[in-house]
Amino acid sequence: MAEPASWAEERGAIYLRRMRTKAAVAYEAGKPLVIEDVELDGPRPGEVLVEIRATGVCHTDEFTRSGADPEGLFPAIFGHEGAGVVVDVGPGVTTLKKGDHVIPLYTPECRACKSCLSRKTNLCTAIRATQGKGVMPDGTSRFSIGKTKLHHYMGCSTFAHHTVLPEIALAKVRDDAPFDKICYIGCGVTTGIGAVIYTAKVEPGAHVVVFGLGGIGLNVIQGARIAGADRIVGVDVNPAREALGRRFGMTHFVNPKDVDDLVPHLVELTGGGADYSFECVGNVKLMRQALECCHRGWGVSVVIGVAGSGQEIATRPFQLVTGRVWKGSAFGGARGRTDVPKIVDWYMEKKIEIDALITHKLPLERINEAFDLMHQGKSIRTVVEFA
Ligand code: NAD
Ligand code: 022
Ligand code: ZN
Repeated sequence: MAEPASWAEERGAIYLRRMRTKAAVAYEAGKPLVIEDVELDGPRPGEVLVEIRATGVCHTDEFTRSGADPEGLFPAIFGHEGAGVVVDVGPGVTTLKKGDHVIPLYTPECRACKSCLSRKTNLCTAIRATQGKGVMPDGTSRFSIGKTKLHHYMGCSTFAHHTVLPEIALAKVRDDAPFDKICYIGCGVTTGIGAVIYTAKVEPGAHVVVFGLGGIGLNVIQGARIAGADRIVGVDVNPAREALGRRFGMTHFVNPKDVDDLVPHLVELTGGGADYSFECVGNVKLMRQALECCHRGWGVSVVIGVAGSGQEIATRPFQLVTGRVWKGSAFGGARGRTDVPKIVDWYMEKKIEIDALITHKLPLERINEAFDLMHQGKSIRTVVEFA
């Protein structure tokens, strides 16, 4: 089919708008990222060019970098927890303009696909297939070095000073919010708080158990506090996590290493079982314990942690027959373009806290140190700021 003249003109314009930008490139699984000047093509129809001002470094970036992710594509530019400013918009973009402050969304919100229209899930399917293949919705990549094309990552690629995203994968946020804090809303904050509010719908007075007090679990704790939970029990093998947990609303701390039988202990602490439990580690044994510490008849256990590829969960069906419910949550069940701007408002109104969770800051040149800090259990979140 012949392309309309205007589209051909656009393609000419796109070529002229090619730019260079600095990015951390993953050439090979298991190798450190390499800081490079890369070429970036301008936005095509429905796309937006964003200058990334700050990005968090999250587990999934490391999962893919390390080679443990069987779907990982190389070479690629990772990063999915960013915040920045719109620099340019492609043809047909109506909801964003130059200068708007935005948070990239690895879970987009098209508001038109079957999933978005169902109101039953936040897992928009509009661009899912191409996103998983590391390309834009038209099947091509905007990033390259010389003749080598680089893959996009989770539709975001925030480990680049500039990146291109579909309009439906950007949440417009207020422009007085600090990039080095709100980038964390692009994944961790929304995942943790959202799992409590949107997925579990925790009600006042509830008894909650949280497994894993890291970048996600601590946000589950503050979500539970906002929801009015009465008891919030935190479980972690790292004793250093107790203090932060308490600061965020945890009322009881359990180190599994200090108790003989964890599940009965948690049932006792919650006065008969948790109304809600959250697995925020990615360990299938903990997922079972999280389900089984729930209250008979109604307890709901939410799986947030991403387990290693090929792993399976187990329990006796009796656990479900007697009324416990097992569910999962992706991006906290949040609808990105609708809910992310609200969460930024909550931060600016001091309803939620972020600053204490950003334990480290690095320039892009030192991004590999963020993975070391993660492995050592020293960081909650490392944020990379672009100069
Ligand atoms: P993290 O490393 O910051 O925190 C994990 C915590 O679990 C640590 O404090 C660690 O000490 C603790 N832990 C480890 N083993 C334990 C055990 N056996 N018992 C108790 N505690 C234990 O990681 P994070 O950033 O909080 O991420 C947690 C998980 O959530 C990861 O699997 C990540 O991929 C996943 N995640 C899922 C989504 C989603 O949308 N579903 C989004 C973001 C992250
Ligand atoms: C973010 N995650 C972990 C740490 N930081 C994370 C990983 C995967 C998902 C969500 C958060 C996730 C849950 C369900 C899906 N994904 C599938 C969604 C669908 O098929 O509709 C997921 C997502 C994006 C990608 C892969 C898996 C990707 O872009 N490659 C949301
Ligand atoms: Zn993440």
